[in-house]
Amino acid sequence: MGALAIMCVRYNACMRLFIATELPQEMLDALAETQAELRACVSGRYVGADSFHVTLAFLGEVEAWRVNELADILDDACSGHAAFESCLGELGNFGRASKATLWQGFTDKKPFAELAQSVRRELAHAGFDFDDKGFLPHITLMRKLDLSSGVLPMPHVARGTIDTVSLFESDLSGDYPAYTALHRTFLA
Ligand code: 2AM
Repeated sequence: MGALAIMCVRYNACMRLFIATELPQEMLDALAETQAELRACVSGRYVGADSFHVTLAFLGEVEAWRVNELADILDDACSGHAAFESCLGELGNFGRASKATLWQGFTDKKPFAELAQSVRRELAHAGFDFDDKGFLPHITLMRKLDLSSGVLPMPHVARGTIDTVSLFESDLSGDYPAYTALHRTFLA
């Protein structure tokens, strides 16, 4: 197959996409410290410290040629939003107690909810499908945690500025999900 044909296959291929805020270094450090303490207390599958994010909208499989359109949508959705100060909050969990997803939240959910609402509104307006289950801002720290396997530590907390919303590709072909930012929008 020639180079052009290979490019066309890629162009028509689907990519697993989601939109998320990235996090400031102070928060990444605190999350890594919380994870280190969790490792001493409970077992489960840990999210890599280079993968922490707050998902605003999960799109799933999207044709690759629509990535540029999504980048424009992201810029439009974020244009009315300023960067904001935030603070990490408590631990929480989703799912069954024997295979829980453990996450850390924020003390103030409102600015994240407003961002998610704008992103989701623009996506819906442009005809994109996304997972529209209720929004709760969180950073997933662990999956498949058996909550009965130990006592959870108090999480480390940190303040920082949320100023970046990104379109990510999620690659599930390896041992761990790999997330790559395809486009970044900076909140002014
Ligand atoms: P999470 O934020 O609770 O970890 C990439 O898969 C990201 O999209 C993850 O952060 C994941 O969950 C989030 N996400 C939201 N809805 C999803 C869905 N229906 N399927 C997979 N991931 C989803």
